[in-house]
Amino acid sequence: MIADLHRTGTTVKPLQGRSHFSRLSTFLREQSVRIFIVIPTYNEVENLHLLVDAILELAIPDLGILIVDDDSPDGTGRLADELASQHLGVVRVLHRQGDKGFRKSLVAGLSEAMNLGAEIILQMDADFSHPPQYIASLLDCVQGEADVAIGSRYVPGGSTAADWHPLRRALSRFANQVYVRSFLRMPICDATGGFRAYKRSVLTGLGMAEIRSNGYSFQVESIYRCFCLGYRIEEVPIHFPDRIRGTSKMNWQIALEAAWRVLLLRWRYRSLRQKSQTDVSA
Ligand SMILES: Nc1nc2c(ncn2[C@@H]2O[C@H](COP(=O)(O)OP(=O)(O)OP(=O)(O)O)[C@@H](O)[C@H]2O)c(=O)[nH]1
Ligand SMILES: [Mg+2]
Repeated sequence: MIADLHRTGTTVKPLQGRSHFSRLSTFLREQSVRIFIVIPTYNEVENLHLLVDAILELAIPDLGILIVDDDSPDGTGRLADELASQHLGVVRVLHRQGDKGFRKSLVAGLSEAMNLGAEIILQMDADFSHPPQYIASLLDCVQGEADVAIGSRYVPGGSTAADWHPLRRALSRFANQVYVRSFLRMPICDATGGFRAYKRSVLTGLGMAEIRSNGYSFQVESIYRCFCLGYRIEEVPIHFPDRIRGTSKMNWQIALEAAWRVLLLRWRYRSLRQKSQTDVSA
């Protein structure tokens, strides 16, 4: 069931000094960008430059950053263009007009990263709730045995912001530990989080564009598809702090949508799941 996986070993090493032949080096870098980080943004002008700097400081070779902006009124798109011209061939921007939304932006970004030839694609938020210091661990996982790596708040060693409202804490834990695990019978501790790395082969076969759920339920449905298709999923413990700058775009409507959509998932994917179980036992 699992597609033939392309495995290459990448080690984290320091960036080399700047070349005088910047055009040539940009060209060469574009040829070698193998890992893309996809970041959907909406009104993240206070976070974006800090995040891009923090990612580039990790000095991960063959890495590109793709910012997917939905015409943010606060000028995030213009800032993204500036960052792209400062880091030619490394930072790119996908500007979307009209049809706004997290899911559509993420799907467009993942698909663009694939078109650009990425072998590994990592998705993350722009608000530092997905701290860049875990990127290397997630990439390590998918450069090894895992097909998908999840930055997880609910595996041993993971945690959430200490000042989360008790109701939010309870709901998030309930959604992940009870609802998703028991109802979908999927042994994933953090299915609602969106800090993930995928091998290219997973995204090729996953049909992300067919997923209609939004927000948290998009995260649940996409990982449930991976699970039903038999992909190997690993969880890496992360600490998940609350955003410090900017405002959240999530709301109760999206949380409630996630709750009822999870009920539909088991029904919708029943034949796929039965098939994968048959394949495993065969
Ligand atoms: N392109 C695009 N990005 C979006 C949209 N809505 C949210 N985002 C981005 O998606 C990421 C997650 O959004 P947040 O508002 O932080 O939502 P969240 O992390 O689920 O919720 P909080 O925990 O409350 O922050 C951030 O990088 C946002 O800028 C959208 O409509 N279009
Ligand atoms: Mg957030």
